[in-house]
Amino acid sequence: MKNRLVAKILYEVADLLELEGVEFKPRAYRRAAQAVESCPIPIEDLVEQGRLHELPGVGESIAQKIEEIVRTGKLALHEELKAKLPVDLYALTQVEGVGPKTVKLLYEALGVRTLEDLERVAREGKIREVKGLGPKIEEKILRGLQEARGTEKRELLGYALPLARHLCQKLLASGLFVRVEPAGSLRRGKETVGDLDILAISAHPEEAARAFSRLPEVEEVLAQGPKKSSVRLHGGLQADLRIVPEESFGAALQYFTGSKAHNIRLRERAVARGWKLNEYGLFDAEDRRIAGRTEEEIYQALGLAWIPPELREDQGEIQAAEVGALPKLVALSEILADLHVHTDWSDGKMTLQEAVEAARARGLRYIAITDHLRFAQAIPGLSADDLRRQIEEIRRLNEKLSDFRLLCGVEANIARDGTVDVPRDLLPELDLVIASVHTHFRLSKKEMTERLVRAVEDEGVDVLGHPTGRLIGERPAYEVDWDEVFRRAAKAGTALEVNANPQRLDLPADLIRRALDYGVRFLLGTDAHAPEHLDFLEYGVLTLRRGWAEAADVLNTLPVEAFLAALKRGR
Ligand code: DGT
Ligand code: CA
Ligand code: CA
Ligand code: ZN
Repeated sequence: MKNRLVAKILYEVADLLELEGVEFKPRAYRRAAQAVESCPIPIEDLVEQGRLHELPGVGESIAQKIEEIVRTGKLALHEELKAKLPVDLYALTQVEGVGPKTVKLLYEALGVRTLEDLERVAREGKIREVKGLGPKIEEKILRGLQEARGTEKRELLGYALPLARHLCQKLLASGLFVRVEPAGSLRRGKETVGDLDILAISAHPEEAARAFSRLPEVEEVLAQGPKKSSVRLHGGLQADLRIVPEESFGAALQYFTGSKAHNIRLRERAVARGWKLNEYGLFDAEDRRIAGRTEEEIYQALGLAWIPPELREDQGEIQAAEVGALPKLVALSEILADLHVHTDWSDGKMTLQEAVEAARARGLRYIAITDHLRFAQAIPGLSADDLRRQIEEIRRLNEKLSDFRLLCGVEANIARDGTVDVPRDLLPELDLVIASVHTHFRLSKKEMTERLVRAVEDEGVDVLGHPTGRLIGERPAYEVDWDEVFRRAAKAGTALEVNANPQRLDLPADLIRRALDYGVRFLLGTDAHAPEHLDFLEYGVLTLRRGWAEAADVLNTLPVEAFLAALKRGR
């Protein structure tokens, strides 16, 4: 699929034209780039079928350009423009605080062409000297670079968690281990992980370490020993195995689960009592062991309730544990439904029946079918007529199903101005309307805030879908005044989605916690396009837990009738 390549070149052309002072055209290119970027079907298919003009904003001239890119991998106009400003514009403008104008200034004044150049001049303090830039911008660029680097080499939770479980199972199956547990950021349910930290107990540590190194998933052994081994797996992720004695397993699990910030707080607490806390245990002033076999006994000895790993970020969890005010975090077992599911009626790859089977196999009691509404000819989605027929089909299926319920929902589109395209005459037939942004990602903060506020205040909208629009490691969240959106959503009774797709996890955990303060409720959905995607529910639950959410904050924990009554339309 070449959509990303095409969009990238069109965006660059827009930026380069703008820098040349060309009017109107940049907007046209940007519009086309957006359409290509948000088109879920391969652009090369549209070219082949001669259907490019069905994309919004794509006229004859831009269609030709897209064909050229699809055919040759590049665009003559783009090359021409780039010859005048020979820089990696796309990479540079991905850095927060760097727009095309800044790139031009940086190139002309300091010869910056690449990210590496940018990093060098920022570190050397040269940006602050340039007229039109200055120290504030230099600082912002340094921060932006740091963030960009932070997400670079990390793997998605949705990739790392199944992989880690698989490795742990294999190790256990070798018969050489008594216990094997993932720790680190993975155990904390973080959306991305830098590496895998695995803890184990073994009666034969040498042999056990050898078995680890010999796993077929291992590409390269970095270190191997009875206490610690490190390997690089196929795919590049590093995995550390630490084999520890049984009596200090709890201490090691606590230590290597982190986070570092949480551990520092905990150690301070030990020190304040004249004790010592490390990965071997909790010890008193005479070096006598106070605790270490389990995490619980360590937290207890420090006067704390056991803290769930998802909360261990030094965000107030220790104070809460001290006074017995930890939240009772929502659990996967409490989730009764997946409330964002696509089928082959739009761009999904499963039938309604297959969606039901996938949900039942995972112990769910109901699901909401929320296929896309069509907003452009070329993009698969339901017309109002299709939706009417789908609703009838779902009703027929429901008659045949006992002990399971399909809800009729839809994923509508939020236009640039915040209006939502759901067919109003069908609202009474629908159980659930999710409204999401699928186009025009780059608006000003003010415009985007007004747009989302208008959508959440729409009488027909029950849920704001994947609210921040981020794609982890690929596209940042929109600039939005979240407090304003949360306040209005809570007031309007509109729920916010926690989209469990591992590349989205949207809302992110920090915003979930912020939204809770406003009394916002959450709706969990996998955005499944195939049966196996229903497994994503777990990542959504981990994200909710990292956001301190309890069962009562999550609509999916309600039995179906209570769920319907709790939605905005049910009030
Ligand atoms: P990651 O791998 O970047 O996603 O994040 P973590 O949290 O898994 O970090 P990692 O793998 O470097 O280390 C695992 C845990 O070990 C970390 O969460 C806390 C603990 N740890 C590592 N280094 C230190 C340290 O210098 N001080 C303390 N207190 N704990 C540490
Ligand atoms: Ca780690
Ligand atoms: Ca590590
Ligand atoms: Zn969706």
